[in-house]
Amino acid sequence: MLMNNPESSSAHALRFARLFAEACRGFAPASQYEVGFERALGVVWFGEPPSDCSPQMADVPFMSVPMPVLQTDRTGAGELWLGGAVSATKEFEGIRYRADDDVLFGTITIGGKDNHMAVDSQSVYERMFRLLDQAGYPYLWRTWNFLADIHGNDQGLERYRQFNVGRQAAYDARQQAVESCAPAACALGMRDGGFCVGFLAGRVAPILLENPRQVSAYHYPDTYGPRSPTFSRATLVPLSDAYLLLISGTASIVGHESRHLGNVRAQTRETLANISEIVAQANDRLNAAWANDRLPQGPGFMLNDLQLRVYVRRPEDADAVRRELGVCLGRDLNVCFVQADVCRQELLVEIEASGRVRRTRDDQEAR
Ligand code: 3EB
Repeated sequence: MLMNNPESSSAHALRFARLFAEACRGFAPASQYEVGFERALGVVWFGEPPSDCSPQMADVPFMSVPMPVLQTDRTGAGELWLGGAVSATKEFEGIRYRADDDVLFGTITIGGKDNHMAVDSQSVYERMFRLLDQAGYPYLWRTWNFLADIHGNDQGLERYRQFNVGRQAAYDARQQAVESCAPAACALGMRDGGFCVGFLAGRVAPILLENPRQVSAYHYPDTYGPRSPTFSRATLVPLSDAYLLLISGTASIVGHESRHLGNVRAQTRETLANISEIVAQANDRLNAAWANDRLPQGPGFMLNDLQLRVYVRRPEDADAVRRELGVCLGRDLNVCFVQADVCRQELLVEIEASGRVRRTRDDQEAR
């Protein structure tokens, strides 16, 4: 049967991999998947962009985030998103994007630290929604938001809070309840640059996950700003051959309050407790989906098998965070450390994660 053929269409659904600078210079393989950049939907890249990209690579929608990477050995500073039959790169109101039959990756950078953040974020989110509606990928799965000077004052309000004002205004205009459409997300500050956003959106609705240990971000009280952040704790996306788990930036927040002020190791452990709970929520949904597909239950998502990104406010904390991760998850982790400003001043660390499990089990495929 076709299922055993690696070239069957089901082998081509969305997947991700670390991207190394050296790989950007060649044509193939683009990654562990041994395919060329014609299958690339986009790249999220941290730190110094690679030089001497191959022409094929240079055309890929490339989100360049000017944040210092705290360790370049082995891990690579990029995240490559691969699809199936991927379109040529297109542009829409400043957004560069590619899509396949299921999913669209787009990225845009605008403005600078002197722009009004609420105006910029509303503008970017409105453009994004126009693109998604016109192109036919109405469901947002994941957004990455990076803004210069996140704690800076912007017309009497912190720039992160202005970002939330603009983002929510764009969602309001869409007239969908945030509880039923908020994507997985992250929002971090960088020293330089403007406002860069990357996103994945698809033709199918993701399953939205919340964390019972935390108040939903869209229900935070207004002590954190006049408009709440619009994101879910994670999205679980059913693809043809896999389930994708996209976990939002997660920090040491219980209820709606920041915990363990000044203690980066305790913040890391609390963050991992939050991520574990999100993974447990995802596995509950996965088991229900497997039952629905009449497939046997597999092990599901595992914390130490996720692709992790750790944002630390102070570079000197990276070693302590790495030690905590080693103790809690083991040493053989797929993790990249980046220096960034977490959106609440007292938070020293934030961790985001992505995972993928096969939808069709091996024993089924053999038939
Ligand atoms: C938090 O849990 C920490 O504004 O899109 C994490 C992920 C955070 C996404 C966002 C903010 C955002 O509230 C901060």
